[in-house]
Amino acid sequence: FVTMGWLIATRSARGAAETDDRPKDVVAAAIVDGGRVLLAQRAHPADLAGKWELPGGRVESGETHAAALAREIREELGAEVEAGDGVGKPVTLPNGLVLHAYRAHLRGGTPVALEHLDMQWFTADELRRLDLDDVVPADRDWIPELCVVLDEA
Ligand code: 523
Repeated sequence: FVTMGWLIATRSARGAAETDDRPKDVVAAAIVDGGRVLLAQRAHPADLAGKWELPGGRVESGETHAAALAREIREELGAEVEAGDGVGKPVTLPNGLVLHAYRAHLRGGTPVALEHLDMQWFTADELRRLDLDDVVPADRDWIPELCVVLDEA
């Protein structure tokens, strides 16, 4: 019975993983305007809720990173962006997803937090003063690079 339970548990776990054949890539947008970068506060899941992130989401099958970035920002912030250079290094999450941050240039509309708890424009000094506990873990590594981008802006 123990073996049977193990077999069933293993099979269903594997089944669930196999049905998720979406790409492992996640894109995140560093929208810079007037010397500030836009961070958004996640609404979910519980362990990330209330933490700041570069807005974005998963790349869909057959979609370029640039197209995914534009779609996610349209869905989440109601604005049009064009993807630019990469920011920092890709970050691999424990679950295998790989996060890629890109500069994103505003081409239309004004960002509004449609799916996040809140959004805020941060200067480099404000980023440096952010408590890292209030930042989504994967995004913490990008802060120094974002400060460089803002200092150059
Ligand atoms: N992150 C993350 N930082 C960050 C983003 C945009 C995403 O750590 N700046 C993580 C959080 C999730 C995974 O990447 O573990 C997917 O991001 P999510 O939930 O924003 O993307 P969605 O909405 O496309 O994901 P699904 O609900 O799974 O479709």
